[in-house]
Amino acid sequence: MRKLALHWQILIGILLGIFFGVLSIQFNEGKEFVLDWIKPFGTIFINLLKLIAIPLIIVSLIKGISDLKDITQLSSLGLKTFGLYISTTIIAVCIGLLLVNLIQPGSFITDNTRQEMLQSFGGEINQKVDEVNKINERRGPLQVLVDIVPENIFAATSSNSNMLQVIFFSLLVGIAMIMLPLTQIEPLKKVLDAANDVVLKIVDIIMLFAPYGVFALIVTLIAEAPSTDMFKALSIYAVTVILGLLIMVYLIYGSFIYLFGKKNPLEYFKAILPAQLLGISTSSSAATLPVTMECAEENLKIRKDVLSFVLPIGATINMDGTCLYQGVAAVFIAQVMGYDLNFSQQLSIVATATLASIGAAAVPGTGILMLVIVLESIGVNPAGIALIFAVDRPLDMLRTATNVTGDLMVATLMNKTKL
Ligand code: DAS
Repeated sequence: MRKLALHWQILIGILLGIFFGVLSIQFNEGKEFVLDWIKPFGTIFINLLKLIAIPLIIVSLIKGISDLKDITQLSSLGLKTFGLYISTTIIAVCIGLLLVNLIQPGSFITDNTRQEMLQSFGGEINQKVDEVNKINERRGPLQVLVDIVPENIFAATSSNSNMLQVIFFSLLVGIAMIMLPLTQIEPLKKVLDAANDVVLKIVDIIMLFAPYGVFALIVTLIAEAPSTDMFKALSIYAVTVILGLLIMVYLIYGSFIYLFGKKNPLEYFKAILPAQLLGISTSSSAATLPVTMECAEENLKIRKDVLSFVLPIGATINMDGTCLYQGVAAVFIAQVMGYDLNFSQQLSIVATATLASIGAAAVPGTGILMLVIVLESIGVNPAGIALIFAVDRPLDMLRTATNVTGDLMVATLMNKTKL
């Protein structure tokens, strides 16, 4: 299997996963078999990727920053990176709002389908909304900033959803190293280089398991999907999101790569395919980060000091796919629930979806969880997330692949700029 390039291995894992997933739902005991004997391998694969994500971020971010010449180089790279991240996120949510207002997917829902959806997801709604209301309770206007600063680095590294806190700590260490004389930190830099090599070797070992892990994830996803005719009512909504993601990836990012990255977009999309496919299989930018960085270094030839800074931060705060999806989902839910959103409400979706996507952790399902903040900002009952819950996972896969593509696009452009 190792002879094949990584993306072919992952693609074969996905295709075989689809085939066996569909096969498994043809038999009554098929789902049971998948959950008992196949799902665990998918969980192991995801755990392995998450296991290495935080050590990778710490080592590569500290190394990346300490390899920079000085603070001015860091601030120039930081300002340009954040500027690009925020602008592509705002472009994404505007595309989402444009499409959802043009296509009006909410008008395809009939009254009895609406009642059926709200009833069948009753329990799911309350549990989800309670979860987010707990988050909202302590959310003052600057809570997003407070959440970035950890009070204990070991507690911060205990969960992938504290990624921003780990990044904050790594930035602090890297900046301290730049400010100290080289002779003083030479030994630490040597340790960092060795640690970086070890972590990357662990990523290689984990990726030997990729085709099998991806296979198990896809089979499980299909076996667990609730088969109901509600999907028909939601298919227009899903098509609207997917159309927006395709425009974002191939039109917007393709143009940025061609115009500013001075690179042939086709070469770019070929180079990043393994990361996109893994984003699709894992629905997690954090779990995909090891391969995202490998694609950047080996296929896109991006400098180590650039990719080590841009990609870990991008995996956490740059979620263009999520933001676009939140724009579409918020208006779709409003349409279905009979709210008529005015321009200023749609404008507030741009602001809150941008913040919600920055605050969303790079793990599966955060997009729909943070969507509740967007719905509350426009006065729409957050219980409406139940309407789209059934198709959220497949859309999460595609918005994660979009998020990863956006991160690599910015890293490609940053690699071009003089720092
Ligand atoms: N799954 C998230 C990610 O890792 C995106 C989302 O939930 O919207 O990028």
